Amino acid sequence: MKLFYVPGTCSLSPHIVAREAGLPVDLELVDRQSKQTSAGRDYKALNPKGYVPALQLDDGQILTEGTVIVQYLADQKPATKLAPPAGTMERYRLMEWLNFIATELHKGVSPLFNPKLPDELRKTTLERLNDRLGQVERRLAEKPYLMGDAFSVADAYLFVVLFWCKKRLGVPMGPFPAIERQYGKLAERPAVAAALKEEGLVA
Ligand SMILES: N[C@@H](CCC(=O)N[C@@H](CS)C(=O)NCC(=O)O)C(=O)O
Repeated sequence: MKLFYVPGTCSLSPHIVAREAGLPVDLELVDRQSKQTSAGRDYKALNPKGYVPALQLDDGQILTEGTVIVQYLADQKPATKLAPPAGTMERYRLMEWLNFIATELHKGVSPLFNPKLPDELRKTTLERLNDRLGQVERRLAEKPYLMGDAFSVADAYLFVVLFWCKKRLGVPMGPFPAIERQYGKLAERPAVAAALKEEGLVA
């Protein structure tokens, strides 16, 4: 399998999951502007959506959308329990978290990357984000991971959004002590640390 990625973007989530699952996934870098890959390919010809992540399966098919890719990867190695079995109520709980992270957190913080965002919009974006982070804070104050007692693909995706909040956007995390603790705990996982290093995000 091959993962198309841009360092430090949401493609870091399936990168972490592939490592957590011990799956041999090759990485191919995509240039955000030119949409050329490091292998000299036209990324938009492979994935007309143009954004990352995309996973090329061994039969050549391209799978897109991060929340789906991480579930696909987890399902290749069910013994790692990165996702509960399909069809169970627990799997729907996982999808509930993944969708929350994608639509409320990931797309919630996205406007803050725009340096031209008007102050009033920045303020309302941060207010909404703080509300959503509050949901995560309450969960992590009660449970060691989003799904309960064990790490899942949702925690990998959450880590990426927290990485942006802390390292890229300077979102004040003071009101979220449980999230702060969780960030430190997740950053120490060997798969997370190795993915950050491979993408050149830490020394
Ligand atoms: N719906 C997509 C969104 C992916 C996405 O937002 N990718 C960003 C990086 S985090 C990207 O590649 N943006 C570049 C672009 O839109 O051209 C998913 O959840 O996988």
